[in-house]
Amino acid sequence: MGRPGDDRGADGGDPVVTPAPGLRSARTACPLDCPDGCSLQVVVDDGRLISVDAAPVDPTDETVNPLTAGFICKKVKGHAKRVYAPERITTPLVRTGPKGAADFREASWDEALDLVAANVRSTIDQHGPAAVAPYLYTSSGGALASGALVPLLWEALGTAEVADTICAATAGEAWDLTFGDMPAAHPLSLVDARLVVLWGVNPAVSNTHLPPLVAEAKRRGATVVVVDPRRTATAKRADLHLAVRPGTDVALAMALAASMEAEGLLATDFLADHASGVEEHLAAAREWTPERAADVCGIPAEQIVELAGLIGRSRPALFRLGWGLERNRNGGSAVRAVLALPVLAGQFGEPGSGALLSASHAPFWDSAPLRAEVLGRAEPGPPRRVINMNRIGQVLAGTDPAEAPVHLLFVQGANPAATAPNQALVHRGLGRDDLFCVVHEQVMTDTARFADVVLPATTHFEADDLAIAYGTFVAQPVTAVIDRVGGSRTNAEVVAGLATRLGFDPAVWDPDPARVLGLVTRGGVPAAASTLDPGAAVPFRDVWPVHADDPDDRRARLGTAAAPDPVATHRELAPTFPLTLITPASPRTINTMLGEWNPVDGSVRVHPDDAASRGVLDGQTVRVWNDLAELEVTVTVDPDLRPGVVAMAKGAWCRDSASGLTANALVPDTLSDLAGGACFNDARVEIAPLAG
Ligand SMILES: Nc1nc2c(c(=O)[nH]1)N[C@H]1C(S)=C(S)[C@@H](COP(=O)(O)OP(=O)(O)OC[C@H]3O[C@@H](n4cnc5c(=O)[nH]c(N)nc54)[C@H](O)[C@@H]3O)O[C@H]1N2
Ligand SMILES: Nc1nc2c(c(=O)[nH]1)N[C@H]1C(S)=C(S)[C@@H](COP(=O)(O)OP(=O)(O)OC[C@H]3O[C@@H](n4cnc5c(=O)[nH]c(N)nc54)[C@H](O)[C@@H]3O)O[C@H]1N2
Ligand SMILES: [Mo]
Repeated sequence: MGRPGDDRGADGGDPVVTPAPGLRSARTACPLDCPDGCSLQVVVDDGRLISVDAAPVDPTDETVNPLTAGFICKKVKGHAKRVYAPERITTPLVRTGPKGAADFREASWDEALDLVAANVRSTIDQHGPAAVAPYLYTSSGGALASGALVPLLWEALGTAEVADTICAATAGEAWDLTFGDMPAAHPLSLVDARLVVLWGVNPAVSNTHLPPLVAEAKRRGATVVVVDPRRTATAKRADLHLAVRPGTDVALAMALAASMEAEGLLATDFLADHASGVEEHLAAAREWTPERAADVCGIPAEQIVELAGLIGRSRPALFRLGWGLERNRNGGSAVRAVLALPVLAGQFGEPGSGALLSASHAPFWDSAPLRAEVLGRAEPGPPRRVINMNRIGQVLAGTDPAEAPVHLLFVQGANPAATAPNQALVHRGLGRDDLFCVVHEQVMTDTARFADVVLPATTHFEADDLAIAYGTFVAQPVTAVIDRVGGSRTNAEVVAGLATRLGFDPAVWDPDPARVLGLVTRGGVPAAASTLDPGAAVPFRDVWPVHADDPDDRRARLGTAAAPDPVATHRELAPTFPLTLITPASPRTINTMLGEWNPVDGSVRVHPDDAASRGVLDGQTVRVWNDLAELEVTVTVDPDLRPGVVAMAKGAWCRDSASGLTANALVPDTLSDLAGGACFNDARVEIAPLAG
């Protein structure tokens, strides 16, 4: 056994440091867009954040997330640098220069909010409410920053709705189709598994507290399997690594199903009682021999037969899926086909079994009372124009004839100039002189630079909120532990300020966190961290699928007429350019956040064979291009990639790139096969040395 911490992810920080004498320490939680939802202890001096660390381990303290286990990642350890970064926006700003030049003058809150409200009103008067697009995300904020009061203003005005399709929409819909509302397996039960399958997930980077659990399961005798085009740190420690071609997971999962059937490894009793659409699913799966799938996936057929045997014979088995496999045109079918595997093998009903994808679960949350108080109706209002977030470039640039123009864009808690696909088009749209653009932000991001009005946002150290984790079953108070930086305001405060100016009753829009939380939780904010007892929430033992269309149907649905493809379907993804570009998460940032002081590695990683055949050397500057854009970046030759696949880190800032564009300029705005999800791992490119 190694030192504690040896199994932590690549970004696992050092153990907790005791605060220096004389300084105040305070407890809060991390609401960043990461599965772990860590319990934090911060050190504060005179209202200023000094340092951020894990809450100490205390098994008797129910307010501590047990997953945190006394350590946090390096990037959040440095979070104070963002709070006081030179890029921090401290006062409202109004544009004085050309669009995108980031020339602003300071303004008062009253002036800025009056200006925004006047533009909202005039846009609605001239073009109708559907010409106003609120791009709201704040996935790295608490539940009050990303939901509750925040979307209601736009609903009250009847504006367009920008649908959250950029992340997890595809996988989430695949889960819902298969399991309805059933909660995922508890991550802490992973140690009980005899087989751990990590599929399209890179926990060493994106879910730092999972690798120690995987290592513990392995110590107790589990076999660990990784399915990922890259040989990640986790893949290197695994017993079996299937380095599939991106976008071919359906073929692999179907071949695994067929192989399990051929070897008599299906759990026929479990299937008869607890699943539907099984025969349709198996009929499609039988098309996939190990050899055919091996050819499509680019892996040895023996690996498929071996994994089928493991899934059928090792009990219990736990499947942890990430989001790497959803981000292509086959993504919905991929997630459905993988979720079918533990069903076919009957891997449910005991700790250490089942499937873990998103674990967000807030049984205490109900928006209806707040909606009733604010809008006068508990139910959602009439249908509004829906804009797919992944198509924001087309919509803003006016290149899709099916989309009516947008004249006002209100961005809150997102950085689409850096994170959305088809980036050059996004920039073209943001650069329109006839677009009024408001950005509510913590720091001067690539998107804020394009704004007409920038509004300063609080960080989660400056306002009370509630963090609901999505990689474990925990909800925790987020506490205002420091003084506000400059004149920053919360999302709800900005919404309330606009609502008042637009003629709504200030009393019902009061953004006080205690009031709003009291309404959405019916006064029942959980005192303890856990929202679901791991010992009493085992899928298919204690909790069951609940399908919205038929709550009495407690079965897992493999084939279902409710899906666009009744059974999971693989489609060949035509290679327009020879290399597939994927953009996995980086240990330095959460999406683009924290990149102002810790920028991601902007190079393109290339397998040695692909580098050699193109005459490209490590460290050299190359052109990377496709039909959308061309970038000049350096090359990192990386034997951990599979040939034919190149990788660039997600989370890069345009300001750090010579061309002003990042990998997202090469990412098409095609949509996945389910829920209109993003296709970040479905880009095709070519690379070549710079001429001359
Ligand atoms: N440090 C850090 N942590 C993060 C984030 C971050 O930016 N930085 N982002 C957070 C967010 S918003 C999210 S959604 C999660 C994402 O969490 P993950 O899903 O773990 O993250 P990714 O790196 O996008 O993808 C995981 C793996 O999928 C692989 N992959 C790519 N394409 C395919 C494919 O077609 N099939 C298969 N089987 N694998 C494929 C990639 O090589 C990668 O190793 O992480 C969260 N945590
Ligand atoms: N190429 C590529 N691109 C990707 C991905 C990929 O895999 N590949 N992954 C995608 C994924 S998984 C995701 S989730 C998206 C994320 O896409 P975005 O949400 O656009 O990106 P973030 O960097 O998370 O930007 C969030 C911004 O919100 C601000 N913010 C944080 N808290 C608050 C708050 O309380 N109020 C306000 N007003 N602002 C706040 C932060 O300062 C930050 O600038 O990116 C996607 N982009
Ligand atoms: Mo995400």
